[in-house]
Amino acid sequence: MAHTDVLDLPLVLLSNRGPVSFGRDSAGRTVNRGAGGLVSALSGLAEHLDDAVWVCGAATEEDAVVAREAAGKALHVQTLPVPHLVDSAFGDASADGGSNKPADGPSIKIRIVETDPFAYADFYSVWSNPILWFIQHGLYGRAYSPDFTQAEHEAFENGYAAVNRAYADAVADEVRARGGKALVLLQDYHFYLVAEHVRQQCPDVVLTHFVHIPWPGPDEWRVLPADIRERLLTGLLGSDVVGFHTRRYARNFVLCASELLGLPIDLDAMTINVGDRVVRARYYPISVDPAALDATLASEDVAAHVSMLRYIFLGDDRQLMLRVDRTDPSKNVVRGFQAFRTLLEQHPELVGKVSFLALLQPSRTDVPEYADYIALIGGVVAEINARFTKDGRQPIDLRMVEDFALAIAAYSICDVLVVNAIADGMNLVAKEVAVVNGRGGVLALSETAGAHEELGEHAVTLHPFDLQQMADAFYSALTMPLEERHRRLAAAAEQVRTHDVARWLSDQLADLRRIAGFA
Ligand code: GDG
Repeated sequence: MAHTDVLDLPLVLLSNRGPVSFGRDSAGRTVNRGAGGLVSALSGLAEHLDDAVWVCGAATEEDAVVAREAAGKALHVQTLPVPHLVDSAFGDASADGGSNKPADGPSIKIRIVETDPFAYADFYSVWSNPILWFIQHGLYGRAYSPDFTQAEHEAFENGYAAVNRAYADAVADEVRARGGKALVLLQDYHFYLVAEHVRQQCPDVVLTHFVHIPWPGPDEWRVLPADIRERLLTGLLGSDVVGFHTRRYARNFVLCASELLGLPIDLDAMTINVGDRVVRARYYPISVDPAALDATLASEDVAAHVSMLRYIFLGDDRQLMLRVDRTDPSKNVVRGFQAFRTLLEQHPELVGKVSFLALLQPSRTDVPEYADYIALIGGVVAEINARFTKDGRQPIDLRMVEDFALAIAAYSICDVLVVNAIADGMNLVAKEVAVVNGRGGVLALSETAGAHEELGEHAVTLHPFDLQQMADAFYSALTMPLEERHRRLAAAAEQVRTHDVARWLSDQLADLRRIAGFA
């Protein structure tokens, strides 16, 4: 078949967590679709194209069983459709003919890669989290950095590098099975070495690597041993495009190529010369799927949560502050509560009037830094609640839950959403609140979250380390005239609705179309 568009090419996707994961109940094997805009957007694309495969890791024990049964082959899985995304992002540019999909509904082809558990532990719990995640979120500095002993070096070779090779081999295998030319979309910080391996095996691929977390400047990367940071950068430069959420991250990447690898760059054009190839750094702010959020908001489950939350937190001029995050040190939960404590100390009239609901999802608890962080959060919450409880009402309601419907319900009725991350690639929670809030909710948004570039002018800006500034910003959000609150929220919602996740993907495809010579 002639390739007249980049979407005529076969598609190979790679991410650590796949679009579906398998479980078991009394009736047998279950299939669960992953949550979130990224999975919906990329699943929509993969389901829409006939010759697409998604390479991913085993997230559950049952995934590993499925991977063993499949013995290195890809398999089709029935999924739920996401038609509005398909229509808006991909138009009718799909390939046709030659489909081997089951006839009775949408399906996605996945290939689960199972790796040695020790190698995976070094890959995931030593190198990806915390080392790379911490460096890229500014959680390590020169004074507080990991020691790179022989153990860390070995964990890099036997873990990060070995697992990257295994995934790259699976991707290359799928590309070769499709004639050696494919559109390859790699996701995130787990796979910085994959692009180079794939290009070595399949030089004709069109390849984008999207980095979902911040990319700091060259000096921050100097915390890493020189040979390792050079290998990570060189690995990524196997891509045609390295994508980021913001211009700042993309620019930092180009500067790293110049300063840490000595490669020729053009900072205005955001290009890097690698031999006879040109690698482009680009930015595509990820976003949410507003139609899916609207549908969730309209569900009975959410309505029941809304009634309960209103009953507990609102009425009688009371106000609700909210945060929704994984328990990740980058989210800066402890300082957020410390600033809230300052607010209550300096404005005692708010005690008993303002509640702070924190919906925190326990995350990466097998990594010691993350487990310790949960204990720190518990300590500061207990101290504030002991000091400021009034009329039986505790100021902070901390819930360690995984409950997306509850999160949406809380988004819809909060007065202030707090995002005070030390660094955050984008932060989708802020965009979700902008879409579903119906109460003139004010976004209190860290200046270092990627979302601040698009939504900052409609938000109250937070400085993640300045506790007094944060307390003042909370106060101004809580006391802002209602009319101004609604005006700002409407502007933020408009920005998100016109820059949704379908656009995130279609902008990337439009660039690839040009780069690959289809436009
Ligand atoms: C990384 C980057 C970047 C909330 N409660 C539950 C739940 N959520 C959803 C939220 C939101 C998502 O989880 C969290 O996304 P964020 O973007 O806020 O943060 P990260 O998880 O750190 O994501 C980030 C993102 O990748 C995309 O590129 O924006 O900067 O760090 O959608 O609504 N999901 C489930 N249960 C809950 O209880 N399943």
